[in-house]
Formats: sequence, structure tokens, C-alpha cells
Amino acid sequence: MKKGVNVFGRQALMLSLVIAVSIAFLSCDAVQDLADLLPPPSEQAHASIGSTSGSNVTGTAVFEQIGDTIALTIEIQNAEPGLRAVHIHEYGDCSAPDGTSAGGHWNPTNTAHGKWGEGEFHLGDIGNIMVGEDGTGKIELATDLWEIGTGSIRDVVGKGIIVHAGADDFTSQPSGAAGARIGCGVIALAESQ
Ligand SMILES: [Cu+2]
Ligand SMILES: [Zn+2]
Repeated sequence: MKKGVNVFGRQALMLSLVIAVSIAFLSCDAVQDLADLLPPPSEQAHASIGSTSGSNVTGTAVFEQIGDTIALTIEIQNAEPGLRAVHIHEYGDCSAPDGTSAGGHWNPTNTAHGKWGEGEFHLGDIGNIMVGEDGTGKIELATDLWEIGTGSIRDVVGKGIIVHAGADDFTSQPSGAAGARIGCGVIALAESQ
């Protein structure tokens, strides 16, 4: 009788083990399925923004590819409170003290200057950053109009990021009457994750 109970106990233990192992495998499958749904490791590009035209502006721009979408985050510090225009300019060249070496707005599709997402706009027309009383500001944008590291006309790598002293009015041609260039950065390909 005692032996019978032991056998039953062993069977119950074995059954529990089988169930536990099955659940563990199911979980692994679930994790694998989730991984398949996520986009593959992707390209990133960064720009470190330094001050020009005697400003103290610093900042960063991070472009990250997520599937077919490029997500951009720009953060700046030490800027005057208010709206400050930020664009991608055609040259990744910040050698001039006033930032003019970055050229005009990046406009590979030959359109008019404007507001992102409304009618005609340059591929470099990111928009305005609202800088707070603490001198910091942030702008985010996600688009399938840009590429990272492809070498096509839509590739942001090798272009410049320019922060302006004034706001972009989104109508004045060719660059929104945004004033002096107070920050400049070169967009460079980053290590893939
Ligand atoms: Cu600009
Ligand atoms: Zn423009």
C-alpha cells in the first residue's frame, strides 16, 4: 500500500515536471514570436550640436531607423527661451563661425520651403523648438521620407543640423526668415545596435 502511494506520488511529480517544462517551452516560443514581430537591428545617425555666432547653444540630434520609419529626437541646451527654428541644411560643415558653411536648407526634392507635413516643404524643414525658461528644448519627428546610410538623395548622413536665433515662419522663402545660425552639428552614421 505504501509503495502504491509512492508510485502515485512519482507519477504526479513527473506529470508536474512535464507541465512545467511544457510551459517553459511555450514561453520561449512566445518570446521568439515577439522578437519576430519587432524590427531588425537598425541604423542610427547622430549629430552633436555646438554653438555658432557667439551663442552658448549645445545639443544632440539622434536619428533612429525603426522599420521604414526614421525617428528623430533633437534636444538643445543653453538657448534663449522662445521658439528656435531647427533645420537640416545641405552640408555637414560647421567650420564657419556663423554656421553659413552648412549651406541652405537640405532640399533634395526641389520643393518650396514650408511647414513639415503641410503642402510643400523641404526635407530639412524640421520646424521650431520651444525653448523653456531653463534654456532647454526638444523636438521629435518620425517620418518615412528620410533614410539613414543608404547613399540615396533622402539619406540624412553627411548633412548639417542648424539651430536658429529666431522662429521659422514657414512661409518666407527660401528658409523661413529664422535669423542667425546659433547652433550647428554634422549628421554622422552611428554604430548599428
Ligand atoms: Cu536653417
Ligand atoms: Zn526649408
